[in-house]
Amino acid sequence: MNHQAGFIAVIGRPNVGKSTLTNELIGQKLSITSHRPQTTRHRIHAIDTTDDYQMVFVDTPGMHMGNAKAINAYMNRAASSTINDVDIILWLVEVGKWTKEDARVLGHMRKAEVPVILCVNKIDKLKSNHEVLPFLKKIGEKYQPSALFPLSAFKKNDTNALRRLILKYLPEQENIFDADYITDRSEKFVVAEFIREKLMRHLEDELPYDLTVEIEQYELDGKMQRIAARILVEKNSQKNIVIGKKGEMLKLIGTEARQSLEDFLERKVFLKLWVKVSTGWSDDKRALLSLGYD
Ligand SMILES: Nc1nc2c(ncn2[C@@H]2O[C@H](COP(=O)(O)OP(=O)(O)OP(=O)(O)O)[C@@H](O)[C@H]2O)c(=O)[nH]1
Ligand SMILES: [Mg+2]
Repeated sequence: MNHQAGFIAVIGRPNVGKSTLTNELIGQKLSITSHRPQTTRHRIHAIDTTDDYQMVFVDTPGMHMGNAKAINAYMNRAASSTINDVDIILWLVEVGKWTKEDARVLGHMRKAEVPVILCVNKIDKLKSNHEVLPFLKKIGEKYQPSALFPLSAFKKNDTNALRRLILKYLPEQENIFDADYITDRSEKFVVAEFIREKLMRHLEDELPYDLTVEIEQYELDGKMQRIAARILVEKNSQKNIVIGKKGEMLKLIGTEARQSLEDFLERKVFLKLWVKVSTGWSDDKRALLSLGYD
């Protein structure tokens, strides 16, 4: 077999485990994850290169019903436009759960012109593996993918087997990106995302949904990375939630974000966070553009 390389889209409704699986497949944390739907907002490439192949995974925002806000339209477009630009699609669903949003994704899959591997994720939640069979049957009645693959994104054996399956469909060609590339996004982008991940994870149900992170300062000071980031929220009440009682929430988020940034950047990090109210940013296309949403 000659060298193989290609783009592999990771598609599905929110919260099915697309970013978790992407990180597991490349063996590195790059794309942020949380138990909350709509964690991923931007398409991101996560690249795994070996001597034999280069897999360029395209993690996408979950496709959802959404409302009229500009950011929802942006997220759905980021996902649906990816479908036509790749060599393989991994379509993720969650075992035992079929929602209106999955049906919406199905509509897109019916139009796909490349191999679709339908991944039935989170099977570790089942008491026994054969409980997956009725679900596979139900899905099989709706759609015939190129391959049907039940897995748990948390299990190494499963992700290794999925990688081998992907190789059956990956085109023979030279690398698309330099072998040492891991993403198409800037370091600064990933840093802002890692901070947003901690916010998503800690703010639970009172999460100020429309929150974003802007990097204001990003400087190398000797061996230390100095980062100042501004958290934009919509309302004063949300600002209070993010800061928490006596500033405890913001402090906790800062500590955890700094630790994960030090792992990612492999250097010491000095992180300063502050919160600003910026009304209407998520619904204003111009504000989206100024924050780097294209
Ligand atoms: N039990 C179990 N949980 C999983 C598995 N894969 C992912 N999860 C969890 O599911 C939740 C959502 O995971 P994400 O990877 O953020 O999901 P996503 O599809 O990228 O979500 P969006 O970016 O919001 O569209 C997280 O709490 C994960 O830990 C799995 O195989 N088994
Ligand atoms: Mg995601």
